[in-house]
Amino acid sequence: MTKPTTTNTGTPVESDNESLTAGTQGPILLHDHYLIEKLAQFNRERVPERIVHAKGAGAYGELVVTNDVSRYTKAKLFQPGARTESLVRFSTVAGEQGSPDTWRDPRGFAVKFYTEDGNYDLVGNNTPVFFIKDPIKFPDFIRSQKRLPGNGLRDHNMQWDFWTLRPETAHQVTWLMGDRGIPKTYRHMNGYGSHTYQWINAAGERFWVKYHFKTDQGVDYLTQADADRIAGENADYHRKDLWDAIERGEFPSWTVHVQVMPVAEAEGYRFNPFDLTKVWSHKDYPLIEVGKWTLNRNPANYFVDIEQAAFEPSNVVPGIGFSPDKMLLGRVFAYADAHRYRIGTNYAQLPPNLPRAAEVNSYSKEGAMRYFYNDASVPVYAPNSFGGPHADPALAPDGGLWEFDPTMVRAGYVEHAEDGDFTQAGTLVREVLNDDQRDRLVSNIVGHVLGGVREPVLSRVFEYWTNVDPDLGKRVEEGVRAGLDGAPTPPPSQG
Ligand code: HDE
Repeated sequence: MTKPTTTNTGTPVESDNESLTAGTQGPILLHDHYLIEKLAQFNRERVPERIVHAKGAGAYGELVVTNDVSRYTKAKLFQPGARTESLVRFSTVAGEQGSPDTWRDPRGFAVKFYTEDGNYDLVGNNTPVFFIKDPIKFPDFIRSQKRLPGNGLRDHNMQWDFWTLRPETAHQVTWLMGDRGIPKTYRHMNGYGSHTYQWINAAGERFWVKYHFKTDQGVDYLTQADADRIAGENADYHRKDLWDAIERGEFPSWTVHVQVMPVAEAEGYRFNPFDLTKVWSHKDYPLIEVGKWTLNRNPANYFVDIEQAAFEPSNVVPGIGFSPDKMLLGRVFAYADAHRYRIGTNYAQLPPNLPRAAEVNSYSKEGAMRYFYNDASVPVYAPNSFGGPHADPALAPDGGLWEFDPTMVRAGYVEHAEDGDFTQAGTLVREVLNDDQRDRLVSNIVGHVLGGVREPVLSRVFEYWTNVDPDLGKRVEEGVRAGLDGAPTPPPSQG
């Protein structure tokens, strides 16, 4: 039998269809409480979209550890045979809610593990590097990728202006303009923790690590032409693909690996290991298998499970810590702050964020939308003499300690022997990509630049790619010049 419609407080309502009016042509009456509740609730259905990574899709799954990496970390979720429930949210970066899934962009790869020691979040991307290396540049970078303030349009000139003025972007832009810039589906891309993290073993020894989630579906991509077509046909192409695959019982999986660097090797390594625009060579630090991560359950409610999901690099557990990567340290602050604004002070009590396997004995209390609270006999302050929880440093993650020079400075990263803004981008172009991939890279760059890039930015674009690789620079310039012949007058600057 159909259930009766009720108000939010459970009283049956008179009608789903007609408002209360004074006569059939008279005004609507303010005491039609149900109508007012319905309209008011509707006006409040949205929370602010994420300032970046607004469009996404997610699912639940689990990590099963298949190898023994206990000599590197004591983290319970990485001990042999451990199974840990997990949530993921994949996303594009610059597009808003409802923007096409197939726009060229890095993809977010945000993973939450519900561990016995509390939630562990690994909030990464589908590329192992990033555009910038200091958090102070993040708002500038993102603004250049979003919309012009005047006409509200995205603007390739602004994007290339920023990229060419900050050459440390070259490595990530090379990935972005290549096949990885438009994955075939979320199932067909790798995930990376990207930053260098710290692992700490039971003996207290420390290691630097990088995470790699290798897709078991195989890496695959969309051409620019296919992506453009799909953007018009189905803006939710990737969200739908993930949902449908899981509904069909085709559970996508990834093999989780780490690269491990002994702490003592960091200083002398040929690349600064804490610079997020660089990778560690796999020859120097081969991948070590950790386990299998599988997605096997769709969200029950998209808004509750995925829109309200709050990932935060500050969520680490014992056995895992941070590193001197300034971007990571900036993010350790930024995410919890974003959640407090977007979904409220008590966001950790929302279903996707609530720890599953760990007890919460925090001293935080009250605030908007508080659902859970301690028994009234538990004191609300610490220290106390009445049996309230007390901090135990032996159980806590130490955040990962490291040595540093305590002089306060504003400085770039210390350059190691083979560092340089264009070095790894050039290696990627010459040694990793094959001829077809290089051809598509040139064609994607040319197409993107022809989308409105003007002088003086244009000359810097040619210089930028020539610095990455002289042959690539030449091909880009030739392609763009050919495309510009006969092209209509570009739009005026800065809308
Ligand atoms: Fe983010 N980023 N980010 N980011 N990021 C956010 O968090 C930020 C960075 C990433 O599915 C925001 O809840 C700063 C790198 C993903 O919910 C915000 C810096 C990497 C997601 C934020 C970075 C990421 C976000 C937006 C420079 C890959 C989506 C709302 C220091 C390694 C998570 C929110 C989800 C989301 C800040 C750089 C990945 C504003 C300040 C590098 C996957 O807090």
